[in-house]
Amino acid sequence: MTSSNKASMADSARAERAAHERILARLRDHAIELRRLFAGLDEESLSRHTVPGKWSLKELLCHISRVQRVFDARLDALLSEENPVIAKYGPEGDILFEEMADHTAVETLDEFLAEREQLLTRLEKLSPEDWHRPGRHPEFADYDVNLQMDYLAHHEAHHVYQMFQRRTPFGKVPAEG
Ligand code: NI
Repeated sequence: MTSSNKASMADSARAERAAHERILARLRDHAIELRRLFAGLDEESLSRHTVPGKWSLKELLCHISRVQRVFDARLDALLSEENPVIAKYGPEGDILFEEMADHTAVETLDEFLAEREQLLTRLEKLSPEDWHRPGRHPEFADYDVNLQMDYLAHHEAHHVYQMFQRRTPFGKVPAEG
């Protein structure tokens, strides 16, 4: 191996680590943002449909909380099985998602935040090889732990934006939660 090859491998390993760190930072940040967006609102407000026909803040929370659980189970499969088949997920007809609505938004938020901490602790311990353990997902080529967690962060960012939009009719968003 030439020294320039070695240097570029070191560079790409560094870039990989930095990419994993950024995913973790985004997932941490969403937890902080959720606390902030939910602060100061009662259960009635959190369940209100401020945009007619669209999910309330509570329903958006139930959705991302449910997705976090689905992705955590996928992580189990990716880390313990060789190239497992990953089933597609959608909220339509998901009974577990429906059941989450029976809990208060405050309970669901506490659960989400506790599970987020567990997920972050889990991801922090992964080796660079673990981040690239593959799986077979019907919609993605090159599906692996990294792609899945990158997807989780982007999917959540989309819904955090919707929460922000649905929070604004209640007045000033607090500086922190
Ligand atoms: Ni979604």
